[in-house]
Amino acid sequence: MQVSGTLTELLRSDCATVVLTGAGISAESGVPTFRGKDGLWNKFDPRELATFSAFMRNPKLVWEWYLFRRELISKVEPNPGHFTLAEMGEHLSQLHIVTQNVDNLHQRAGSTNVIELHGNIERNKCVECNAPMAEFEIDPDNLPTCQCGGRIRPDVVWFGEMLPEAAIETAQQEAAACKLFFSVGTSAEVYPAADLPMIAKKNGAYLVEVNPHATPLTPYADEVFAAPSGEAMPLIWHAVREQSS
Ligand code: BV8
Ligand code: ZN
Repeated sequence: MQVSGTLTELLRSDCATVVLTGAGISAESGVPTFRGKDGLWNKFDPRELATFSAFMRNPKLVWEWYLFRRELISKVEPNPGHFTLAEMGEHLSQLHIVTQNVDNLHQRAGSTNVIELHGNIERNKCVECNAPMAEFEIDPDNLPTCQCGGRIRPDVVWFGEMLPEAAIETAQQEAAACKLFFSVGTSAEVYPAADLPMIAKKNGAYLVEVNPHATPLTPYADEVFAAPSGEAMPLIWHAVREQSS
């Protein structure tokens, strides 16, 4: 795997850089992705688990699914893909991590001000008034309710739900303003997150994709690393650090 001179030059110039991540960056930590051969959506139907109506129809089932994923995520560690992005954040002054993931692994790897487009599985909130309900233990058979009477739900964005306004607006602004955009470990199928790489490209950014498989974005990328992010990200950053030393 070669890193182009253009990419190393851009990173060494400390230009405005956005990294959009998806479930693929957490795959090497042992967190299942959604699509692809062993994806979550092969075992579970998102319409039954990741929509507001599914939750109101069967909150116990949806909570059991999220508790299963919380338990799984609590047992894994960030991988070199996450750690490399955290290290890049310490050296680059304009690096913005925008994630579709809800697994908190970027933060656990040391990245700060991560933009969470789809929420965070470790947080709860009230379905009615959105109050954070952090202090509650979740028993699917006896779900706590908010003071306002609302049900407690995971603080994640389900299909058909708007993304947190500040998060998507900031992400769109940073994508439009950046000189370098990485799309790492995402199938680039879920909107409006999947619009971000094209917003960057249309505004003149150099577009890099890191994904072992081709996606709808691949034909538009200026540079493609068809490899796991846990290998490609350290290699890219090493090429930059090596040259500048
Ligand atoms: C919304 C919940 C307003 C959290 C998820 C056009 C415009 C706007 C909306 C839409 C539109 N068209 C359709 C829509 C509706 C919908 C949508 O986009 N549907 C898609 C499927 C067509 N969007 C929405 O509903 C969004 N809301 O827009 O509201 C609205 C509403 C209705 C109509 C119009 C407007 C809300 C989207 C968020 C949904 N929430 N999950 C949770 O429980 O996790 S979706 C789910 O997919 C996750 O959030 C995930 O982050 C997201 C994207 O998946 P990826 O992260 O890309 O993961 P995936 O498995 O797909 O791919 C993994 C990739 O990694 C693969 O390519 C693989 O090759 C690669 N990989 C594997 N191993 C590695 C690797 N890469 C690197 N290294 C490795 N080792
Ligand atoms: Zn409430």
